[in-house]
This record gives sequence, structure tokens and C-alpha cells, in this order.
Amino acid sequence: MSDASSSVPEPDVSADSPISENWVWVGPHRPAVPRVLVEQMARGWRDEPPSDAVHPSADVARARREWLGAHFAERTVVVPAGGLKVRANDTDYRFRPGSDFFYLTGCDEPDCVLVITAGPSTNRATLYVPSRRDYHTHEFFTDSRYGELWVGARRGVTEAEAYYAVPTAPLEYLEKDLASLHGETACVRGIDPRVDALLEPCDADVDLAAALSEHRLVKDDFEVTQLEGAIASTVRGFEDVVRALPAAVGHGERLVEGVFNMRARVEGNDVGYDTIAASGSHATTLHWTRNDGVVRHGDLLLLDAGVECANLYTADVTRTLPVSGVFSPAQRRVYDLVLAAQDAGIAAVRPGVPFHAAHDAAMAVLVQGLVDLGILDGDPQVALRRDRQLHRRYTLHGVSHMLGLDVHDCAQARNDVYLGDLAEGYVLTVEPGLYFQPHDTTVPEEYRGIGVRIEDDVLVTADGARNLSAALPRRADEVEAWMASLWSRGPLLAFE
Ligand SMILES: [Mn+2]
Repeated sequence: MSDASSSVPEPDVSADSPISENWVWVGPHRPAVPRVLVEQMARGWRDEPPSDAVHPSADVARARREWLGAHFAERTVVVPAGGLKVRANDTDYRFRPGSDFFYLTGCDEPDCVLVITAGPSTNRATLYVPSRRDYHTHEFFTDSRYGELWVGARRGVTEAEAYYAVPTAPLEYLEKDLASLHGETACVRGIDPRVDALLEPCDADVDLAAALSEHRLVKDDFEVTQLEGAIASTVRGFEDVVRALPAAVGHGERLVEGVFNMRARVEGNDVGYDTIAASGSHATTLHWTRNDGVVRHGDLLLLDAGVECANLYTADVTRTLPVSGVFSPAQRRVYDLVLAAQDAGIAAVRPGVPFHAAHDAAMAVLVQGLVDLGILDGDPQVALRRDRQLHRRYTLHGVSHMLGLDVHDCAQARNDVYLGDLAEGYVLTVEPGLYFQPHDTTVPEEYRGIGVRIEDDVLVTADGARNLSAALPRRADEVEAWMASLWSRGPLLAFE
């Protein structure tokens, strides 16, 4: 080993063998690291004692793995978490695991892969976990993407086994283990391209995705509790936005988005989808997430937002609020019509009715209302015929989707199952809207530029339904009174 007085020439990193006795090569465009530094960085660290904590969903995740193993007893099932995704150059998006993987493990570490081998026993699951880049490796301090000095400690093979209560193996064994399997596999595709490349696509991949989506339709008690928590945080986020609305006048829709998203990050994991903060005629653009408009007195603010809780279940709630605190007569006519449609939709939700029952009930109310407002001509029954549907110029979208780990949950379920009869434990949104585009000459001028949507999250119970987001007022008078009462508590923030 050289002493401090005689430095060793740095190697040519373009050479075939850049690792030398005195230097460790750590990547392109990066200076080689002196081996003495690598060795010194590997010494002198105190190990944390092992934790005996277990993930809160470990038991339900095990039950789900056992169900999946029994459902696919003849096949090996492969479900990846997915990896880091580049946002720009050397920065990544915040990691969120694939929902099916998370549902089966509770694990939120990147690059992990769950494998359930074929066979009759109930305990065939292995979680493949990347080895830690702790102080035993030079990546500890040289790898800004995975090194623990850069990104914090991750659970490795040993820690993950204890915390997620599932047998684990090093990720580097995955390829060899999959290659040595006999019989057929089924893989959740499109989540991790490295895993996709290891396995030939087959019909069973589609069956696996459908089976997982269909199993996720019925929420167990743990999941309902998670959704209730996400919705409670969302209610607080809406209250924050109302209290910050005076500051949004002058600072625009981004302030609304920022205030809601602050609640999501403080109480949950994140927002479950990009917040729609649409003021004035932006409310008529369904996925208005640019949120770069102004907020004016006299506007309606359509806020469609949901907190995703720490266990990754998301709320999905919309309220349409008068920025000044009081609806104008024209705004209120549209609002009350959407509210009546939503009431009819929620009332239609119960076990044993088709998925589209809420949609049909809401559309019957909206179409009658559009006729009454003079916007649609003729007989509502004719307008609703499958070969007519002209109301859709103003209603634009379906009234419901499933809700859970994904905001549009269970999307891979087979059509006849998703659109089949509702059952106890399903959670779906009921969210009718009316959207009068600002330049639509088929609409009376007083309604142009008004967009209203009211959205709640509804649990199908044994004999009906429970509105999980009922804590947020919906009726126009109650919305006005709620806003006034929040404003009496003073502003949420003074924003310069
Ligand atoms: Mn929705």
C-alpha cells in the first residue's frame, strides 16, 4: 500500500481492465476511487440490532399468496415490484411498487420479485430481494441510485424475510431459479422489463392478471380500514384547500394543488393520481392536471383529488366549490342537477345489481334535467336509447369505477366480471358530472364554461351501500355553510 507522499497514477478508465490493484472503477464519467478509500469506508460502522417489527399487512398478504398458490397450483407465478424509472438523466421518479406485487407482499422495495412455485403445499412463495448496498460494498458510497449512504438503508434479503414474513432469496438467483423450473409459468407483465425478458409470454399471463384483479374486487376489513384512512386524510385535504382558497385567488390553481398535495405527503404516501384543480371553464376539461390557470371570484373550482395512504390505498373524491363561497343561480341549477343524479346513482348501489346500475340511474336524472334546461330536445327515453346518446356531449364519462390500490382498480378483470353484479365488499366511485364547454353554442350562454362533478367513494355492504366520503358536504347549502365555517377559523396559510 502506498503512503501519502507517493501518489499512484490514476488509471485510464477507457482501458479494458480498469480495475487495478490501487483503484476501483465505479462507472463512466466517474473518477476511479482509490482502493484505500474503499477499504477505509468499509470499516468502522456499528451494525444496527435486527428489528422484530412485522409489516401490518403481513397476515393478509400471506392469505392472499395462499389463495393465489391454490388458484394456480399447476403453474409457477411470477409477480414483480418493478424498478426505478428515470425522470431525467440521473434522477428517478419516487418509487411505488406494482399494485399486484404490493397486494401480495406489503413490500415497497424496488426490484423485488415474488415467485410462487407450482405444487400442492400452501407455503411455496419466495420473495427475491436485491442485496443491500451497505458498507460491505463500494456502492455504499459510490452509487447515488442504490447506495445506502445516498438513499438510506433498504431491507435486504435477511431484513425483508423478517419484516414481510415471507421466505426470501437473493435477487441474483432469480434467473437461474426460473430457468431450472419445470412446468409452465404465469407472469404479471409490463411492470419490470428485466423480468418480462426472462419468461416467454403465454395465455396464462392474462389469466393471472385477471385473477388478481378479480380477487382485488372484494375488499377485506384491512383494506376498508385503509380506504377509510385515505378518505379521512382526503377530507382534511379538501378542508385545507377551502381555507387556502382566498390565497389561491391571485396565485392560481397551483396553490390549490400544492395545498392538497401537502396533506397527501404529510399523512399518506402521496396523492393517488395527479390532482385536478380546475377553476372556471377548466372544469370542463376532464383531466385538467396542468393546473396553471387563475382562480377568480365567481368561478367554480372543481377539485378531484385523493390521498394515497401509507399502505397505498387511494381515495378519489371530487367536489365543485364556489370560490366566493356562494353559488350563482346558474351554477346552482347545474350543481343541483348533478347532485340529484349522484343521489340517484348512490341509491342504486347494492349487492346483486349490475355495475352500470348507478350509471343508468344518474343518466336518467341528467337527461331529464338537460331536457328541462332546454339543452336537449325531445323525450328523455328516446335520448337515452343506445343508438342516440346525444347527452354524452355534456356528461362525457361513465359514473363509476372500482377503487382500491389503484384509482381505477381491478382494471384487468374480465369484462363480464367487472361489469357484472356488484357484491358485498366492492368499493366504487359514483361521480356524475355536467360539462358545458365555453364555446359550445348548443348551450345557453349563462351555462357556458360551467363544469360540475361530484364524486364519492361507496362501499357495497350486505344490504346496500355506505358512502365512505360522506364527511364532505355535498348539498349546495351545506357546502356554502361548510366553507363559511372553515373561513371563520382563519386562513390556512399566508402566501406571499
Ligand atoms: Mn374517479
